[in-house]
Amino acid sequence: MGRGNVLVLTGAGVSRESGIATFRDAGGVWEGVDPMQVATPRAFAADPKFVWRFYDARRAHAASAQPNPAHRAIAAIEATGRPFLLATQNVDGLHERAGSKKLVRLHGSLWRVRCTACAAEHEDLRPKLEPLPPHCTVCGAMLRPAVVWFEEPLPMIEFGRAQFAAREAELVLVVGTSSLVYPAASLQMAALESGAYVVEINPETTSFSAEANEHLAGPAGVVLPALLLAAGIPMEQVV
Ligand code: BJW
Ligand code: ZN
Repeated sequence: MGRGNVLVLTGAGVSRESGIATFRDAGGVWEGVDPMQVATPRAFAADPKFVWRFYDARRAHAASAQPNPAHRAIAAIEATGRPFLLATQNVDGLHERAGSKKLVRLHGSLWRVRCTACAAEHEDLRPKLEPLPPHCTVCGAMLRPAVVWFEEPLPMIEFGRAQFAAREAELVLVVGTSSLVYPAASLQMAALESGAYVVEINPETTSFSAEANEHLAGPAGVVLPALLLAAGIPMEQVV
């Protein structure tokens, strides 16, 4: 303790005020589509074009969205220069666009594609990919979205960095996640066990609320800027 390390863990709720649907709320992504039909390796193997159409629509939507005050507040905490890490479950790229640099993507990115055969991975910022499914320019095999589906392991280096940060942190902010999806949700538990002060920011109570040291009930885009104001951290200095 006393190290001043800050870890911010984010989920889909942080992008809600940018107009991007969460997964499990009313009107969420999983209300319109069964996750087992689009977010598993089996679903992709069975119907790659269907899965790609789903991700193409998500890319188009994310491309037209803008970072909100919650994304900017998180970037502003990093900009103070204290030891910091952001570990996000989000794939939309809005944290990066708000100026966050010290971040790990636990569930991959909508803006990266990976070859199903040679494992070549690269950035692809086009909001729409034509024709679907896209193919690898190295070996010709089919490309897949570089996101983490159910039953797939999280990227080892990224998850390792987040685990280390959870054990080192003095303050952890858990923002906009239902804390239902593992192993991401184990990070806040690890932080608690290591003695961090863990604050959950979410308009609803979650499975984690009773464990957290504090629950700040409200939208992230309101609560985070208010916290920064109280802490004397300027919001404006970030790119
Ligand atoms: C606001 C707000 C505002 C609203 N401000 N807040 C039992 C059965 C079967 C499987 C399992 C099981 N137990 C554990 C598992 C494993 C599984 C899992 O956890 N399942 C649970 C759902 C039960 N996990 C996995 O499979 C993971 N891999 C794994 O375990 O590997 C080991 C293994 C290997 C081999 C075999 C078996 C295991 C991988 C998980 C990958 C998750 N992938 C997704 C899709 C990513 C790609 C894509 O985007 O399409 O990641 S699922 C989806 O959920 C997405 C999210 O990152 C993730 C978390 O969701 P999140 O962000 O918390 O969103 P919501 O909607 O749940 O919550 C939003 C919150 O925001 C709410 O609380 C709102 O109140 C709040 N909010 N407005 C602040 N303005
Ligand atoms: Zn290839």
